[in-house]
Amino acid sequence: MSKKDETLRSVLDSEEKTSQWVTIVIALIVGLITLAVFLFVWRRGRVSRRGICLVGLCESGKTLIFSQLIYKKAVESFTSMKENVGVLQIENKGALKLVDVPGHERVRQRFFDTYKTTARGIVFVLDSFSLNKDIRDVAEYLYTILSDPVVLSNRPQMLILCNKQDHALAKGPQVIQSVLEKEMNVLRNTQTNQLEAISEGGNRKSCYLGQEGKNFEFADLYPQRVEFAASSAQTEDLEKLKKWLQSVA
Ligand SMILES: Nc1nc2c(ncn2[C@@H]2O[C@H](COP(=O)(O)OP(=O)(O)OP(=O)(O)O)[C@@H](O)[C@H]2O)c(=O)[nH]1
Ligand SMILES: [Mg+2]
Repeated sequence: MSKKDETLRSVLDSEEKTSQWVTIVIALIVGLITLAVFLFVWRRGRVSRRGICLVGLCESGKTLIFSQLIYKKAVESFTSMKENVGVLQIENKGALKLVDVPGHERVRQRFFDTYKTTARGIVFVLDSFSLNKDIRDVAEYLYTILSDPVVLSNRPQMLILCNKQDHALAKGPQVIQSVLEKEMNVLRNTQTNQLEAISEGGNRKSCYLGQEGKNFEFADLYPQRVEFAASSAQTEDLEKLKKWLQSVA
């Protein structure tokens, strides 16, 4: 090979290397821009979700809790057939939109569907006295909420609020957690009762909550956080709920 050819070859090699570097740098810039856009959209979604949904069976105490928090007093309530919405100012954290979702079976899904996309947190209220009698209904409703596609994707923080602790025979949150875990386990394992999540497109797909091969535990829903706390809306003991709201806001 002549000297001229060698020079030409080395010029071509260095041009090829430069173009490879340019491609790598462009790919890196495109990757970084995509990541920045993704983080921006994700953060905006999280920040704009300021709703707290109060859900649970009828008579569990949602409307009394709502009025204690929003109006600072008890208001007489009847079985709700529509939602109550109020603004809750959280110290140093801004405002949360509190939504009391009626517990009536015929309307609760419709109202939950309306507010679930903006939910930053969900408070599942239950009656700690009548739990034995209502355990199946409570577990089914809770399973439906936890396996909701929007909840599975947004993972709003969840508090299971064991209300009516003023009742002498009310169960405490720890006992309630273990009773609920047993019932959720039965629900999950019973083929006929296996609940299905309805995907956004309306197709039904089965949803298995927790870890396969072991009994159901709320801890296995991680990164979905599920906490338990006690309250009595009747005696205005909502301290644990207020602390949780402060941490979620
Ligand atoms: N003893 C006791 N009673 C309570 C407590 N919280 C609510 N109640 C009573 O339970 C009944 C039902 O309370 P609501 O707040 O209307 O129940 P809800 O969950 O809104 O029920 P729906 O609107 O039907 O979904 C009312 O008579 C309340 O006064 C509590 O902590 N202790
Ligand atoms: Mg109500």
